[in-house]
Amino acid sequence: MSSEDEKRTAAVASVGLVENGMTVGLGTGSTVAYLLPALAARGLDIRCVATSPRTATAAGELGLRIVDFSEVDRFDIAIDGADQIAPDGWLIKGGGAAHTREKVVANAADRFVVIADASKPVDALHGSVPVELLAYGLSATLRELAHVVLRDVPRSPDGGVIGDYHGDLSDPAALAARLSAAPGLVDHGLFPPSMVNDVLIARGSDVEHRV
Ligand code: DER
Repeated sequence: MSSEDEKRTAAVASVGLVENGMTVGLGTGSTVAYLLPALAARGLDIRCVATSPRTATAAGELGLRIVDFSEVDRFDIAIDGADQIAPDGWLIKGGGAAHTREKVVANAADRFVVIADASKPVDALHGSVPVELLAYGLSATLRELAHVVLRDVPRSPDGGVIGDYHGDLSDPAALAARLSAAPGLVDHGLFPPSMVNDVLIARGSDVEHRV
């Protein structure tokens, strides 16, 4: 089974957690791209908030009811992918440059569900952590932060500048605190275990459900 098949398997498994009448947060990325048609096919009476224009467009085209986040202050459930899942539950997200909005939605959800293929669980977080930086004072922020490489992609939907932090990832809690405290940094792609309620990981056709 391919990783795309596993993404679809995890996404389909998560749809069973959504019930009529719920307010649902929709993440962003290629795994969520499989969630949307599976969710739409259930024909539930739900209202959804998207974490990116591309999720909003795709969901709307499938007939899912998309409402503006200004109409919602809590979610019954939010479902999203991840780039990396550490054994202690720390996530790296933001490969798709949507981590700032995704974190606001995940934090406002009674139940935050992560869906993933078998490539996402890692022995230790590695590589880089996406960051969104305020355009105002960008050079000063970059000088202060160090280890950040800006991406060549357009800014985030909220006008922030997207980059990747390439420093030490051995202590995600300490790094998350340091990045969060950095003036000019809007948010970063480290999601704490306390924010995550369920992780559905597809390995072949089997789904591991971590709570
Ligand atoms: O950019 C994001 O935050 C995505 O949700 C990312 O974490 C997972 O993207 P994928 O489902 O395409 O691997």
